[in-house]
Amino acid sequence: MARVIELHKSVTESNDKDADQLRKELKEKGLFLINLMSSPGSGKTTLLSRTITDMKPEVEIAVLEADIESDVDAERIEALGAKSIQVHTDGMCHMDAGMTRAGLEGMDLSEVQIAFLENVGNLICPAEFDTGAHKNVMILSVPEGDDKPLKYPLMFSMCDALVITKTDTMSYFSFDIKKCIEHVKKLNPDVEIFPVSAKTGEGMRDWEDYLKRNMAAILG
Ligand SMILES: Nc1nc2c(ncn2[C@@H]2O[C@H](COP(=O)(O)OP(=O)(O)OP(=O)(O)O)[C@@H](O)[C@H]2O)c(=O)[nH]1
Ligand SMILES: [Mg+2]
Repeated sequence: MARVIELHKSVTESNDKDADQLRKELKEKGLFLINLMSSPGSGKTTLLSRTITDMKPEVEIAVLEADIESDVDAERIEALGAKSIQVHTDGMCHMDAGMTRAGLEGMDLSEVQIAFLENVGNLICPAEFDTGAHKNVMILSVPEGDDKPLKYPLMFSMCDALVITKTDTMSYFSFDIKKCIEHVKKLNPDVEIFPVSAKTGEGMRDWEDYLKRNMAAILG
């Protein structure tokens, strides 16, 4: 059974201030935190599972799973031998910095270099709250369609990287990746984009290099 923590909305003066403080503390502790955001079912846990397996000998990864209910995702991560904790958000559609801190405090992270926050699945509220992560990564899966940047511009504008998952299904969904990237780059010219299939392994290497490169840059 995965450990589950029930969280409530943080009552603080400023989420942005809390987030900056958390970011700084995590860096001092040698922990690189990534906030992963997407629609439900885009392939976050599958991507994380493959990333953990591929990087395991080199980098220790932990996952903070945020959901409104259940502990299935934390159990999937623990089954791989990685540290994970499930937090419930009391019905809220996002995580804030105080909630992220409380979730991280529930795990022993002394041996861990990268922690992922798998945020609550939706493309709206998580984009509005700084969690204290060093990088914000968005996932868009091929079955959702190449027009999503037009409908959810804030999420696509604020992310540091975009992972386009389930690329093995591209031909079934008439997904025009060139058009999708054009829409995204108009909103966010500096975003790094990684087309990936966690099923076939295609593109995983570039995504994992991105993680290693940023881990080295942030942790020094
Ligand atoms: N074909 C294909 N299917 C995938 C891929 N990645 C994930 N899936 C499937 O997509 C479904 C959802 O995957 P999850 O990893 O649970 O997605 P999630 O974003 O963690 O879902 P929530 O946490 O519920 O929001 C599962 O049936 C996966 O097997 C992929 O690269 N290719
Ligand atoms: Mg999941």
